[in-house]
Amino acid sequence: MFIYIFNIIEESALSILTILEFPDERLRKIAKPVKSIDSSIQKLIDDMLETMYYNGGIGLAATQVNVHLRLLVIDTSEEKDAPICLMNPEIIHKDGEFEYKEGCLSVPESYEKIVRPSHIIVKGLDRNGVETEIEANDLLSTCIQHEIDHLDGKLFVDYLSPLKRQRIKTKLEKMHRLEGKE
Ligand code: GNR
Ligand code: NI
Repeated sequence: MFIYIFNIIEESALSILTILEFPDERLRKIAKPVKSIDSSIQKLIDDMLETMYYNGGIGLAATQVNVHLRLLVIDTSEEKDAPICLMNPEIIHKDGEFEYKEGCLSVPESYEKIVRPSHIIVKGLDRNGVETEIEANDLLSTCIQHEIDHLDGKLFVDYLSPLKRQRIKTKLEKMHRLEGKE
């Protein structure tokens, strides 16, 4: 009986996941399509949302928590009450231009202006595996593209000049040494 109750609590408890940081090579892996949506995938989605909210982010890709599946979560709402989950995302339309000062939980404390298409239509599977289409503009569009880049092993620093990218790398390597992360 006690073991049974413990198992229920254990299974429903959310976890804050560890986020990989640039220049960790695992951020360069290409994520594989999600094949079947079971309770372990749904637990991962919920843990990723929890991890994103805990760290004050507006998006998170599975790659960032060292899970190399094509899965992302986003919440660009003010109230932090509009979570979006997308699996196997595919951009089927893009146009326009939008410039935004981007940040990344895997590149702490660096913010740089990046230009991306302003308007996209993306299709994929939702939390229940149902095919969905999202039409997005400006911030949401930027965020979705930033997350899909992660799934392809790409980071926003890749759009910067080699000099800027190297400065960020050196800064983070120094931070990691001080934190004893290596
Ligand atoms: O929290 C985040 N903010 C952000 C700002 C501008 C463009 C993209 C983002 S996503 C980022 C969280 C993150 O690293 N997702 O991968
Ligand atoms: Ni990011």
